[in-house]
Amino acid sequence: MNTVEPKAIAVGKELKNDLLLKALLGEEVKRPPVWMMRQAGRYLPEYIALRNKYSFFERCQTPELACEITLQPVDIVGVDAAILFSDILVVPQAMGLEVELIENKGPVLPQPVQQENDFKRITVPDVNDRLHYVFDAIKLIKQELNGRVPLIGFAGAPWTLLCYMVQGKGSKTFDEAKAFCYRQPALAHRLLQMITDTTIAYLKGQIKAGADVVQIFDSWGGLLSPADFEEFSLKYIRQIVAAVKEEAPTIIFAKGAWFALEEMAATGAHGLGIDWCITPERARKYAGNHVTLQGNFDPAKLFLSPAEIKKEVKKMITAFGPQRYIANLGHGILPNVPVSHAKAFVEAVKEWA
Ligand code: 1CP
Repeated sequence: MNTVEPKAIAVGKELKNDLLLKALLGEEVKRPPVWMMRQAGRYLPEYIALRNKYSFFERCQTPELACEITLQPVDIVGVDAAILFSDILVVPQAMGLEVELIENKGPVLPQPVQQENDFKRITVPDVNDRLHYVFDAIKLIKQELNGRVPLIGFAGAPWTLLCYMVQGKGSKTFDEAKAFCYRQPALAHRLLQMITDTTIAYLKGQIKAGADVVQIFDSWGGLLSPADFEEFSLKYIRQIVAAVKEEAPTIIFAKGAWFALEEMAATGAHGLGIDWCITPERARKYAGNHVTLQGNFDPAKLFLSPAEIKKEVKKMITAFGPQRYIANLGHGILPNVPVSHAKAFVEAVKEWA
């Protein structure tokens, strides 16, 4: 079992629902906690209403809006944890890069980092200056949650942020970002270390503001070979986990990187997220018994009928076992999922007890 951190315990005492913290600390629970990656988002009509009125970064940068959006899935779907409404790309933005979010296209960084000269445009910022709006949002959310459920803070993993900072946009392969790492490894490591230093300060700031748990999203970890994942991703995730794990329970979600579950468990992270491309039995075997697993429902299965969703969820919990497990999707909820189906997913977990 992980050593029980003082802050997590203290925070747990203020919470009416501490299932997530208990599961992460390896304490016994009557049923697994449940939340959904990207639970604050486009499948909720209440989110769309705000999306039609305010730009993406207005929603992120206005604490009242970020707070309202964060609370929507708690109120509407009944999840056991809130996750801060923000985006992983606020970090590259704080480091000095312009980030646009283009409707139906995704993020665009018009001036990416591709050569040494480009480093003149980026810094390791003072997070209290550049990202204070996130800390303000967290304080407000904690106040509005009033202990109903814990709040998850998050950041992108350095490798996933490098992908966007070098490629300049979303991609299925991130080939330019990979070519940058392979051709100019010294520059890649310089950039990864700058992102890591920023992220450590950023996550510590989130915890100080009130985040009860933090998750590191390495959405593109699975694009790397095991050796390259170690060199360009895990090396930096390890630094982040070491810096924050004493302050709050920490979850690593590296999509597609099931091959590194053993190494990720060895970082001392409390939780490991997994997608649907590995069986629960094999994930447990690779990760060992001293870490909590989170996942791994195929998000497309939320298009099944509510009755079928419930059957599939029960199968999933049976396979993982209810202890040291957090029910979740294997990646973000898809925008066209009916709200009633998201509710069926959550209810099925709650019916376990
Ligand atoms: O309303 C809109 O059209 C904007 C869509 C949107 C939303 C709702 C974006 C743009 N970001 C977000 C919020 C967001 N992003 C959250 C909020 C909390 C939650 O409910 O979970 C989180 C945790 C993220 C994290 C994020 N952003 C990741 C990691 C997780 C993942 O899904 O892999 C990544 C890769 C991003 C980049 C990003 N931001 C937005 C989009 C559409 C993308 C993905 C683009 C791509 O596929 O490259």
